Amino acid sequence: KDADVDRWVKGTCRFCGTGCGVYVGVKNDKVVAIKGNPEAKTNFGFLCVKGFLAYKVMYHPDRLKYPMIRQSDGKFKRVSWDEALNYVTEKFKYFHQKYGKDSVAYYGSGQALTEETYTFNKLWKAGFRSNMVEGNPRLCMASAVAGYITTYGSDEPIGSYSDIEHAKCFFIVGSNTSEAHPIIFRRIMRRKMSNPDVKVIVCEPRKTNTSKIADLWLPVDPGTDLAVFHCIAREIIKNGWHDKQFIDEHTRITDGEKVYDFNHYVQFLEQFTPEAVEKITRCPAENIKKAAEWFAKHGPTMSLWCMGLNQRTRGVWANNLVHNLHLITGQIGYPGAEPFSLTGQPNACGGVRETGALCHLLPGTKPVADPKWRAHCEKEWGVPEGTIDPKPGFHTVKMFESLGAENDTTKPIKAMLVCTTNPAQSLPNAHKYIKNMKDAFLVVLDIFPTRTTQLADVILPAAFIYEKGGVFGCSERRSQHTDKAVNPPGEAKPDIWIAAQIAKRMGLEKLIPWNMDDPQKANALAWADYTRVTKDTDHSFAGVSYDRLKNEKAGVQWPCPYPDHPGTVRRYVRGLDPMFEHKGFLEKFGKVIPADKKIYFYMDAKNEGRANIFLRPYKPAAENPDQEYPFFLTTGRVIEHWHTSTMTMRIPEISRAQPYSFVEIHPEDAKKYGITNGDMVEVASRRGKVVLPAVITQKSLPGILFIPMHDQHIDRMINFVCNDAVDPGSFEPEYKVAAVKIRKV
Ligand code: MGD
Ligand code: SF4
Repeated sequence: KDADVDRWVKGTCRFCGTGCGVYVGVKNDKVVAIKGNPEAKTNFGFLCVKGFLAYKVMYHPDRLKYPMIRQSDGKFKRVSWDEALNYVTEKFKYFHQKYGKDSVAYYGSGQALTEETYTFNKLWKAGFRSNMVEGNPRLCMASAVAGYITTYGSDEPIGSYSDIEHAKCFFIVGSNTSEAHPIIFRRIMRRKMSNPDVKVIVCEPRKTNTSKIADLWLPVDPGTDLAVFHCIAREIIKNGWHDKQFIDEHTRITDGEKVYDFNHYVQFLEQFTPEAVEKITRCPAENIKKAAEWFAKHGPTMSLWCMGLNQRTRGVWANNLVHNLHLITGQIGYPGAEPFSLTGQPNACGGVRETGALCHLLPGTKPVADPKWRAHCEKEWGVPEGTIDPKPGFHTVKMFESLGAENDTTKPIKAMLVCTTNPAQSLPNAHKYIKNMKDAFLVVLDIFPTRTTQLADVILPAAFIYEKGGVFGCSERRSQHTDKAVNPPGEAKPDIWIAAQIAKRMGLEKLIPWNMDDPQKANALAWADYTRVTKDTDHSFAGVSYDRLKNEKAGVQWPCPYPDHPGTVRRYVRGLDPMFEHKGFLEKFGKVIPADKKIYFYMDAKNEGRANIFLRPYKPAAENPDQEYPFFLTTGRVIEHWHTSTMTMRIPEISRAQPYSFVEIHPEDAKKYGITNGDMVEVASRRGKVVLPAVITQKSLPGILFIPMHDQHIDRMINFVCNDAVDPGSFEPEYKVAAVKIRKV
């Protein structure tokens, strides 16, 4: 109640990519409550259990409060900030000098603030001259990024959440929206309840809670849905439901190398008959036909997808094929017609994708390989020409593979700084990478002890979001500002301060001059720097000063290139996308948008503003069931927990509701193995095993097991089992498919 708090401070939820607006209630300088912000355009005041209880994380007795250095006896000793930072910088300098600029890596997070990630990225790429910069968005969104860029020429969605209120058909694929993005699911549900004519199609291996509102379920074996997407396209074209004019004017048909005519595409699709695809996927032919009809004829259609598509060795192709369906039906660029990728983390978009904090990117999601963009960033950052390495660094899995002991000549990366992420638990095939982290010089910034801090040489205690404030950018290109509500506990510090202090000690104070104690001043300087560098990109926030962002009740959607611009609800459409008339953008990126073009995608010049319809062959997952490992395993989230549950497991209400992981088994399989509800079951792959209680359920098809990803217990950590094979286009690992065997224990 308002009477129970001294003040309400505006902010955003720090968990999923929905980006719910919150008010943080403070009493006696302590956060005592969180409520939804009714003016936020993401959630209109509603919150799920995680957002509502997030403040309880802040006062858990396990909070890290002091810097610590591991001693020769293996134990940690509390030290001063000066001692810790001097030690870290001396070690980084030593490795740099002895093993070269790429021997020290940064591994960040889609949960760090935009200002923090921008600062670390700048420090590494312009200061250390190294592209060894990665982050956990590689594990969740990299396939979606590559899908958007290869299809339309630019990352992130075209429309907005508000398309939900206009769509008449939802194609939800590889997303358990009800648990992973509960407030978005609420909007979809309300849309369906307010208009019974709205159709919901769900395509995925499990009949999740999301499927409870579905009119049609397309069950598929993990990793096989590429065939279903092609089959839907085939049905649409066969029945003449495609939009020939849109295809002719706005698309190009390609396999990534050559360009083909429409007939070639039709012939290519011939192999994907409903009956053939049923055999590959176990999805009933009739369901696919119905889905094709609704997708094309019951629109506007909004597709929503998440990790089920992305975390695959063919994640980029799966993304491309969903975009294909929108392009062949012209369901794009108007309210409700939208291919929308849901983002897993609260700031994977704003913090990592937009600031370009991956090994192959620079701010504005532009490639390091682009000489013009490198020259632009070097000029803006005031560093000599040639400072930025044109060669991408290593992607996440390769980075952790290449990490190791100083005397190990096979491991070129000797040290790593890990910020706001827990890779010792979240990387697939974790045994392999835990060893490497243990051997290397590891610095970890976190708010709690985790599986990763256990391996660290130095632990630096971080401030929680409401103890520092800053910017998060959510799935719909919207960035929102959180105000600082209270001070951090003990000597914990904002991550941006830690980054700037390391820069100062490395002699890079000129590059990162925001090393002051006040995080709000530091954040404002970092934001001004970032928005200046990216002002001419299609991601422009040049019109959004830090003061403006602070005062906006619901944040702003990019592009927003001018101070009087309200932000962009829909891109690539004349009259809605301000970049169509933005001289700097058009000149810098060589775009000529003819005056008669109403829709124009940001592809390179030879595409003439056309989006790509891709001919992608069918390929199954990297590992499929066989005689020895007869089950598919798929993994994901439950509504209560967040990722490695370092935070949510410390919220009493949540840990009571969902104290440990489990394995979902179909009744037919359970019967075969003599397993009943609650029996302990060993689930083993070629990489490792876990032991979990069984939940017998018809949610999945027989032969498919599901295990949540959250449990930290050493016997139940599912990433000992998961596969670290990566997509060759996005380098995202295949968490969603592994072959396993089971045994009652
Ligand atoms: P989190 O638990 O989100 O997991 O995996 P991680 O990023 O490794 O870790 C965030 C950490 O940040 C926590 O330890 C928390 O205590 C800390 N923290 C919170 N606030 C702050 C702060 O302000 N500063 C600092 N320095 N630290 C802070 C997520 C990863 O997991 C992702 S993104 C995906 S999509 C993958 N999904 C997935 C899956 O679907 N299945 C399986 N099996 N594994 C998966 N792993 C991946
Ligand atoms: Fe937070 Fe996501 Fe829940 Fe909203 S839906 S309150 S952003 S966890």
